[in-house]
Amino acid sequence: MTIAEQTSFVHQRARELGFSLVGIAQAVPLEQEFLRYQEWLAQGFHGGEQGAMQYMARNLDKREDVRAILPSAESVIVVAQNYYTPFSHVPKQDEGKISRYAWGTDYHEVIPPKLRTLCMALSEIDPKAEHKIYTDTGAILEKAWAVRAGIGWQGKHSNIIAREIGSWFFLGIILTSMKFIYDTPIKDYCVSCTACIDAFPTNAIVSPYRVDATQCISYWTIETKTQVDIPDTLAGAMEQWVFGCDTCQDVCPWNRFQVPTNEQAFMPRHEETSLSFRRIEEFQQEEFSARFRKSPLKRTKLAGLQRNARALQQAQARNTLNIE
Ligand code: B12
Ligand code: SF4
Repeated sequence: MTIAEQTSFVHQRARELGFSLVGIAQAVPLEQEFLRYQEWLAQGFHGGEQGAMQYMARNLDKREDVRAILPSAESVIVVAQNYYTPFSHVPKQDEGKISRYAWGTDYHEVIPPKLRTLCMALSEIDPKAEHKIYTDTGAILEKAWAVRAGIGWQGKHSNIIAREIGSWFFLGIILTSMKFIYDTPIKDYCVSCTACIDAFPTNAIVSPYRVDATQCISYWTIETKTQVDIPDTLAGAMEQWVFGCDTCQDVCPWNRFQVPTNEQAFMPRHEETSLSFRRIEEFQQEEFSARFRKSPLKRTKLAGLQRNARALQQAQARNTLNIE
């Protein structure tokens, strides 16, 4: 096969596996992206050494250059897995909203088998080729690679947006020793819009494209340890989010171009997009484990979900007292 034929083969196989978009970038060191990443760390936006994401400050050599992971890497294949399902949040006052990405099966369960299948197809073309797969599973700046591979542009809320499907998609990565024809970045279509910055309930977007994770609802409701209390100021601005947060993407005009996913695994379990605080409090461990098996919600554990629900309820109570 010629390099051009190999390239169209990857595109075709990725589409057959249900990925909406695929792009390929050359595996060279990241430059400006890595400098900006270091600035982000230096500002403590990952939560610093005592925070829940200290791991972000490790393996910097790999984040800068994927060849520190796979020395033979020539290319970075990036795929977008749409997870949009045609449901919405209609929470009652005594319910907490679950973010869209967590309604169905965990993407860490869904994407890797497809990436492995794609790697097997590549190995049929070149049996000596080496590959490594990732989907939020290693020290790789996935969004930077998605931009380089032309999947979309980085929105001011820092998620990647594609003109074709908006931003409700996960990223998957294959590092490979094979060579392809490379894609190029597309232009930034945020232009003068600031809808996500204006809507962000906790001012986590400190300036366009820069998110301070320690002010992000997603960080507090998913990443922090159960025994850490959510600060009152944050809990008061959490707008009923009990697990993750979609506010910045809900308001984005590019998400009017969303297309329902063909992946059944992302359909909301029990058609649930919110959970009542009472239900969360009453869950027994065994029931929680069975109900949320292979769901992103298992990350926060039952105690974490209960901590989030209590913080929201206490914030509601404080608001009521302030009004009266
Ligand atoms: C850490 C992390 C988080 C943290 C920090 C978020 C963040 N913005 O970094 C927390 C827990 C808060 C989080 C939340 C979410 N996450 Co997350 N997260 C990650 C993870 C593991 C690393 C991201 C990272 O490296 N951040 C570090 C910062 C520095 O990176 P950055 O934001 O891209 O920063 C760049 C910009 O600031 C840019 N920049 C700076 N100045 C300027 C100026 C200009 C002009 C420009 C253009 C750029 C620019 O330079 C920086 C470096 O490149 C990735 C998986 C991975 N390995 O990549 C998933 C990932 C980013 N998360 C993902 C998702 C889905 C989410 C949530 C939507 C989940 C939810 N519903 O709650 C939210 C979105 C919140 C948000 N607005 O960011 C997806 C995003 C998919 C997409 N379409 O983009 C990823 C890629 C996982 C995956 N494989 O699909 N996440
Ligand atoms: S809401 Fe507006 S500024 Fe924010 S990411 Fe979407 S288009 Fe860009």
